[in-house]
Amino acid sequence: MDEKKVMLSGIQPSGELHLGNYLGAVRNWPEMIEEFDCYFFMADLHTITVRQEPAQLRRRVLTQVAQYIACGLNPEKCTIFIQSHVPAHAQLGWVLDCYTMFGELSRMTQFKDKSAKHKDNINAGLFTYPALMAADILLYQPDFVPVGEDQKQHVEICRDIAERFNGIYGDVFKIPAPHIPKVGARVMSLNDPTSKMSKSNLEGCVILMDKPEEIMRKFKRAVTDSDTERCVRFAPQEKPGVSNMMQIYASVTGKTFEEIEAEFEGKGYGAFKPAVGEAVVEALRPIREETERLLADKSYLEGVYKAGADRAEYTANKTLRKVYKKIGFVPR
Ligand code: ATP
Ligand code: LTN
Repeated sequence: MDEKKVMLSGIQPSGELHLGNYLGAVRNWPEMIEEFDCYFFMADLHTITVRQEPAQLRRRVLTQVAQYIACGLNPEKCTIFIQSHVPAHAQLGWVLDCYTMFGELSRMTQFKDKSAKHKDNINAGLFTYPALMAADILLYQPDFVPVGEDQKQHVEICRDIAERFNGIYGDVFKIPAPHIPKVGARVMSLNDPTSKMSKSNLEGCVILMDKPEEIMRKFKRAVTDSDTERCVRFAPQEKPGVSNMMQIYASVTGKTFEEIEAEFEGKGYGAFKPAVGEAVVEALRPIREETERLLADKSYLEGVYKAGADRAEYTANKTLRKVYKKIGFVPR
């Protein structure tokens, strides 16, 4: 029998999960657990490249574990874990630091962006982040890594590092491929539809834990377009605000753009915006309620991430042992 293909992905618990993370990433994961051997983790080691408040970091990691499960990741069928629970990440991260070049790290766009944003804290971890991310990936020998467009460069440097290592020591690492979701999975900000929905602009961002009133308020205040036509029509160039909301409405209801245009024909934006808001409220309600229920059940959550760490560690240590041996470290 063929072995199942392996996939792995992680999100940094640097903020609350939002509708963009959900529609662009997490929502696509549950169908994969049927077909692949999947690993999903909270990238907490990465999160401290930017200063965090300790109590808030702890709460966000636990909330993210609960949200992964509430979004449909059945912990019996996939491995959910917290990165810092598996020391092999940091251990292989160090090794890969020594096979990653200063020049290639200097070219990373995320480093350039984040060091411009946090001028007072351009730390070495922020710089070597891609080597740690390569370790996250290579420990599990995955066939592919589902990430958004913004993370593609990091998966590419991971491939370069793996190829360099394999070139010296033989076939140690499987070379993973990035897996970018179809277009349309890029959710734009509600109050600035030319930039992506992001936790750094909360007014235009729907948080998965937002209460229904809050979601409705954000949609009612969403920017529509200054065209004179005032009708609901899909035209991303001329009408970015309306088109973004149509994409959101289509993704949560499964309706086509033609169906949506017909539904709001002659009704204008006044009816459209609250309708999208209500559809989002209904789509997120079960996730929010389930997350709250799970967060109240600390022992269940603990059981999930402990079992996940045990499973992850088993696989990760196998790869780490192989790497140490190839390098020439004396076995303990
Ligand atoms: P920030 O809000 O600070 O820009 P982020 O929300 O992009 O960060 P990440 O941890 O970088 O958070 O992203 C986690 C996953 O969610 C990635 O796979 C990313 O591609 C995806 N993602 C993030 N924002 C969006 C969006 N607006 N639309 C679609 N996918 C998104
Ligand atoms: N860099 C990613 C989070 C991340 C990741 C990974 C994603 C860390 N390690 C390994 C996939 C595979 C982010 O910022 N979204």
